[in-house]
Amino acid sequence: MLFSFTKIQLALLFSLLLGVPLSSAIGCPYANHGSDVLSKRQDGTDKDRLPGDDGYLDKFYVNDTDVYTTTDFGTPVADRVSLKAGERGPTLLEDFVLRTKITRFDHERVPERAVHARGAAAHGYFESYADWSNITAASFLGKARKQTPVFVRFSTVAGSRGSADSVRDIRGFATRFYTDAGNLDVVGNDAPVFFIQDAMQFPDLIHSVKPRQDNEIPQAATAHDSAWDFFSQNPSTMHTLMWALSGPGIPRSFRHMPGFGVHTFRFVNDDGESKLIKWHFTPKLGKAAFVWPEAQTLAGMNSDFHRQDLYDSIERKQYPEWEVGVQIVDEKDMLSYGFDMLDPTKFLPEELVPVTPLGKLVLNRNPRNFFAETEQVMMNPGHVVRGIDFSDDPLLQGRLFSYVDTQINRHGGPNFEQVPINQPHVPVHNNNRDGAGQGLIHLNIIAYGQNSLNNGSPKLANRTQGKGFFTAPARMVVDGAYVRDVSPTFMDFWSQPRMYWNSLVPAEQQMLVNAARFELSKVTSVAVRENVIRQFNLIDNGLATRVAAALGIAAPKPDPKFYHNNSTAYISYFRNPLLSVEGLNVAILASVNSATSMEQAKYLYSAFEAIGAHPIIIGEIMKEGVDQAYVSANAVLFDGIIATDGTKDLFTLKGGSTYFPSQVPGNLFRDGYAYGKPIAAIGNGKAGLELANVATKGEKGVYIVGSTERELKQLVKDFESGLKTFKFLNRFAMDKE
Ligand code: HDD
Repeated sequence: MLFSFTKIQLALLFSLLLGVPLSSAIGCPYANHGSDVLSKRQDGTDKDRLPGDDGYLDKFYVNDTDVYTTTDFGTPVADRVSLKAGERGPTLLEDFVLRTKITRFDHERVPERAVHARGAAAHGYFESYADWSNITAASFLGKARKQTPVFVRFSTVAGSRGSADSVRDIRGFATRFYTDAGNLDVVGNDAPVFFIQDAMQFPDLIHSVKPRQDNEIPQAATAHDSAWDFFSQNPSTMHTLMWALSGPGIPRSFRHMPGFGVHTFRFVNDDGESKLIKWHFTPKLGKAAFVWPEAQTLAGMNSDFHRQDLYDSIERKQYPEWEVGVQIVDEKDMLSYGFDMLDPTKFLPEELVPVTPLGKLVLNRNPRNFFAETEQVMMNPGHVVRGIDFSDDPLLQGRLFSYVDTQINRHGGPNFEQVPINQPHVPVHNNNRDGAGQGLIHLNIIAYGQNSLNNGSPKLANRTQGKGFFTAPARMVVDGAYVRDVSPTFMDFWSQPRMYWNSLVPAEQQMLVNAARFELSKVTSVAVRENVIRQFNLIDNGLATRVAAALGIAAPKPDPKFYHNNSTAYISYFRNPLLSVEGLNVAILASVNSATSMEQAKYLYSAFEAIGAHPIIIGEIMKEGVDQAYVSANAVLFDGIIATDGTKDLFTLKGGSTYFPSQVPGNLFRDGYAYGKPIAAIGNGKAGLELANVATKGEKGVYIVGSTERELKQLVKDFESGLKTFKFLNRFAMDKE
């Protein structure tokens, strides 16, 4: 019986020899069928796998190439025409093919997230710079160069699932680490602070910022009475509001956006020693933001702008990257920095405690199916692993309840962790059972503990056995009576907003003032507007006075209780140039009627591609050598605009063109200039600048050159530095003192 194999053994052998996944070898109904469409990543070889792709999802992919349609229960069928009594007769109830197809369609939608409904996500990996076991027992941080798969979802907060990406809002930045000791989620935002201090206020905050209850207006916007009423009645919101009214409220892209864990968490090492930590995710490209008129237009020109930017840069292999770090604070210093580390409306300036870089986060794979992955990922700040622990921040404590609860609502039952994107990449063993959609077949019928019939299994893991999660031994409760009250250490709502204000460059302060003017001009209640001015005046009299001026409210007298001159260098979005031009969109305006123009466009395309930017050639019509037609072009879509030699006629179109509104080429310059972008004209392309009548030669960020190769080379160099400057702040009007 030397060569006698069971079916499974044969399949295993076959799978090992041919590199076919075991599931297809034994004919698993949900494994991928057909093959080449799904690339080498899933054919059992690891050849084309990117870092962080441990192949975990392979077994769930379904490939429908070269197979017959089946029902959900596997019967091959034809599902185009329903079964009828006679060719022109009524459809029959008997038609299970029709009924199941329609039923499945009717049930396709699940509730969108109560907040953060609008988002986009990507896969990637985290790589640890070193062995950090001296500070944390988290295994994914336990070795230099250790890689851990991640899935990151970015989002806005208030808008519905179909709302625009570029609305003014805080952005969500939620990272799942599929560690070899279970899933860790850091469910943070692009601001290190939050509006409220206690989870009890969360439904109130969200009810106030969501659209009106009667008419569901406005979508994805805080520019309405209830939001500002809430803000002005709850001054804990002031700090985060300042962030939302400036750069972090309208980031250029997810790639240019930092992430923060917001709350204080803990690192705990194997010996049980703990430190307080704050998570930071710092973008490798630098930080960049839109200006408000630009963001508003973008919502119409491309409401998927951020989603597309993320997707496209990954497809172009320009992988977004962040440095992940923590600020580390001794347990005893909980109150040493002038605020309470348990208060989520405060941040710890990096001048006081610098960020220790732990590793890098790289996003290198787009999801294969939006619903299955991005929509079904269920992040939870309560997903922690050994070596990470919570703090007593009351907002965090409430979140630890809310996320599981909302997942049960969205999934329709408690088995949401079994959805492929939510499964940890390690085995799950416990006595949790049943529920809607149970996908596992538990063989252990001794589903309780303490048991003797299964030798006490599954066994209990803790600090000393089974490498289990444990609570930091140093965590202490402060003795006291039960209270429903806010701690006096949480009561200064204005000093940190003032530090934020002090830390912005003047043009950025002006943007904040303008944003407040915009929002408050849409608030109809005069009393609410006045309340806001009172709050702003506690932060800064100049801020309050400037906003008040636009609302017809008298300048308030300074109320200097919380005034100070402290600032931090790490907050501004506009103080420092970008570190790279990677993936920035450069519009090259060309004319298909001019050979010179098309040739130059080609040259510039290669030159900008070579420096990592994303050139886009615009032409009158779509044809070879043209990436986009003028009909869909708008300055908001590009980070810089260059008109080639030979485009003069575009700017002097008398009577217009039927291919595009005749004002488009000129408006690209006019608006590009107004939004502070670098703009350039080569040769007779300068007719565009003349038409727009905005820029003058020699002005910063405006490049006017001839067509020689030397000039073009220099232009690319200068334009690269212009792109890094990103916004030429001198172009924005400032309030007169
Ligand atoms: Fe939350 C989603 C971030 C406070 C309740 N939250 C959600 C997401 C992010 C955050 C990024 C989207 C996750 C994803 O992409 O799937 N939330 C925060 C931050 C907070 C915060 C940084 C404060 C520091 N959240 C917060 C509180 C509560 C919630 C206080 C409730 C008491 N958040 C939710 C939620 C959501 C959510 C309703 C909606 C969908 C979901 O959880 O999965 O449970």
